[in-house]
Amino acid sequence: MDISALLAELNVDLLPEQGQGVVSRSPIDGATLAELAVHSPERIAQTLARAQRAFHLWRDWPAPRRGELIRLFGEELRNAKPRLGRLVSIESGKILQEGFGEVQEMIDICDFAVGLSRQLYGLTMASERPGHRMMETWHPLGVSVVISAFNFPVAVWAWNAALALVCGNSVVWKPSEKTPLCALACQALFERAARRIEGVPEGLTSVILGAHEQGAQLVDDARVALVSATGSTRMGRAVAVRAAPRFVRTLLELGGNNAMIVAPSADLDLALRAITFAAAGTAGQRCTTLRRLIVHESIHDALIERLKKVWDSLPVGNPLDDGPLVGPLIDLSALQQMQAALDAARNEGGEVYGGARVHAQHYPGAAYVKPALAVMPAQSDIVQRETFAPILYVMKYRAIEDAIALQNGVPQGLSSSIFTNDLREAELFLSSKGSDCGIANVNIGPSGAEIGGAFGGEKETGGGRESGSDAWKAYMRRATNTINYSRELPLAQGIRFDLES
Ligand code: UN1
Repeated sequence: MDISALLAELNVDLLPEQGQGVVSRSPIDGATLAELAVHSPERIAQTLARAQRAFHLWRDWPAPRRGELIRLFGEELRNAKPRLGRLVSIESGKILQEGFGEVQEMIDICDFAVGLSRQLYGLTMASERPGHRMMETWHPLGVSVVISAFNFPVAVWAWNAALALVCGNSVVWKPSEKTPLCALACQALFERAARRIEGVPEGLTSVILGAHEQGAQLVDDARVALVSATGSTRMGRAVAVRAAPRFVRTLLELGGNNAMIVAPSADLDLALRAITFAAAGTAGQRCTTLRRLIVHESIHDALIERLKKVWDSLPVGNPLDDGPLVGPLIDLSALQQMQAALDAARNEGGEVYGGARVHAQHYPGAAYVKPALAVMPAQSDIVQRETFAPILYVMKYRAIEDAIALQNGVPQGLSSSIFTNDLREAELFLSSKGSDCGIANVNIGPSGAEIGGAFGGEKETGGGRESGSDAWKAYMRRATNTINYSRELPLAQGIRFDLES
């Protein structure tokens, strides 16, 4: 794992960033990869000033020209995929396949954004007044701050940045303090793309290294027009409260507590594969990870037996090796939180299976765990919380309405799914009486969404939508225009307001 060679291949020069405060450690063995300086308040202010100047130039570029830059960035990502995917694995601990998948997700959103750059449409409306026309125009918003989490250290920024940039904004990124190298690598790739076009404003994208305090300075700065934050509900609440007094726009994509209902008619072979990827994949550290399994009582015991076998056989190990499907947790404190959640599950009457730490001798500084199953008597306190670890709580249901009530009976509302071959159940689940989440799937798991749909959720998930569909609208401001091409001045609502002449 020669990190210096990998960073050099990705054109990352760490020298100017060296210092104290941000320590990048590989979850693979806990070793320090780099020590970087937290950015000072002055540097943050300078970065924002540059970003604002860049915005003032960039907003005048025709959107399809802006798209051209994203097309080139997508090309850079295609070329760098093996190296950037590997860096993602090294710094976040996900298996290589998922590291590559994350870079692919960046490439996909770039392709989407290139097309979008020719489709930033507004509507026209029929005016009630003769000789008038109404329409709406979408304009660039301003400096967009992106705060992202360790678990998707590159893709979530790319969803935001690719859209924000084609929409005419500049982007300032505060990555998780746990994954600064991934951010610096993306910035270097972006700069390579930017050098291929004449006149791209300097400072169009930039990276701020730091933690809570640096994030707070970004949220508070009057030059910032949008704060897009992905991470825990706790972080999102802090951002939302801080942002509220100055009414800066926020886009929040926060915690999930995603469920799957398994109905009696389900194809259990398919369900088993979907459950395993969604619950144990990424070591349970996706915001879309499957955390709650709600199983019909007629198949509950049999499904648990099958799950136990799969859970036993899941290869846990070094994510860079061929073979392991489950890599390490991000750090030892995540391991403690997982163990505390399992203790709580036991105290609340749960029967816990798996969940032990493994490879501790070989990797004392890393947190490898066997995924856990916790068969619960009820949706008790711990089941209602998001623990960022591979713990799957299993509960039983009799009537589909009760299963849906359980699915909805948590504070979070990100993703959900049902396995059923009964059309009525599937449609009920997708209906207004069904899942209350931003994502509701049938016969696939809750995680691993494509970029084409809007991504995000309700309730404590924060209500924001990123990525596909019309999520771009969050990165622009809408102006409603009424144009009078007549020689009269009729007022709306038929109001008469005549001046004596
Ligand atoms: C996240 O965990 O923050 O749907 C994002 C998924 C991925 C994105 C997850 N496409 O699981």
